[in-house]
Amino acid sequence: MVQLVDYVRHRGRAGLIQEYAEIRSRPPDGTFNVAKLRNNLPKNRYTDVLCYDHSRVILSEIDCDRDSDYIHANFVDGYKQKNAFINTQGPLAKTTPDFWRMIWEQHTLVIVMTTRVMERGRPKCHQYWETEEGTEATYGYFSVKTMAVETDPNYIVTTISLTNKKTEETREVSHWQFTSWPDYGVPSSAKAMLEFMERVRRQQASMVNALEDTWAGHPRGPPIVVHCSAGIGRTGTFCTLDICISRLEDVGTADIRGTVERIRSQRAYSIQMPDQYIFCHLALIEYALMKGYLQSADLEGFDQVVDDESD
Ligand code: PTR
Ligand code: PTR
Repeated sequence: MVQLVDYVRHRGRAGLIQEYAEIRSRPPDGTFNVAKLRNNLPKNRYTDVLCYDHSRVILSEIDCDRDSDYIHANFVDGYKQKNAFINTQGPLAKTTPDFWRMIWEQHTLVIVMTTRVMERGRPKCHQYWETEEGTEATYGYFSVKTMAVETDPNYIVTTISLTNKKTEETREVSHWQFTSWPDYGVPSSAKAMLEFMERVRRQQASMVNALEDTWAGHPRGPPIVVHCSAGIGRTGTFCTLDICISRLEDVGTADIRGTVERIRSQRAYSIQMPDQYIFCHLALIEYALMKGYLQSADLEGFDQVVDDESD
């Protein structure tokens, strides 16, 4: 980890911005044909953010119209874990039934949301779940009932009971909304984000442990669904940090650039702002400090390196 600190010291803020520009300058390596089909275009929240074919989540087509296997969502690998995540856009009103169908079909236990439904007076995501305890709504053939709500200054945890009305089966889904992350920006506190991530991991682990069978051979369970508004900027930042933390805990090293490149190969355009790329470095260093991989002496004079807004 000291190497990461030295690397950031050496490159400085301007160097990281340059590195991010290099990553971003590489054109997407894949096709977007299904996302561009006429029936599917209205299912994309942003016309300029398309969804790769090769890693997209395919919905079952049972009882549905043509092209209905499409949702703006991609499988993304975690650290040594295939399809650890599904990165997706904030559901639109018309794609909310598809969103819950995806949650059901992929056996998702935990949803991470890193946007608010409205930001700066603009809709960023449909209100696809109920915020009041004891209330419920129906989307397609799913009933979505809010069982419990826990509110923290930086996030809200909602326990949802999801019922498939065709089979009358019910499952619990845990919804984690980080509320203090502006779009095109970074959280004001890495600590709050790191604590949030740690709780999300613990939640996934405890829900996986409670399952009777190892889920489809994946000991760490079904994919965690992560979304913001477009599902690329904040979502990509969240996954980058999660993967880098797992790697740090396993082998004690960091590979932020490689991680971002791998995520981008599965979810096009992931990480949208230079500040989000810089944040990944700073938050990982902060995590390393909290967990004793780094000592405060390793970081002497470090703040100036990254606070310098002059470049
Ligand atoms: N066309 C949109 C724009 O206004 O830039 C696309 C977009 C929106 C891209 C939000 C990224 C966004 O951020 P995030 O992925 O964090 O929601
Ligand atoms: N409105 C977004 C933007 O301009 O940033 C939409 C967008 C997102 C456009 C990504 C292009 C993108 O590609 P890249 O991240 O590879 O530059």
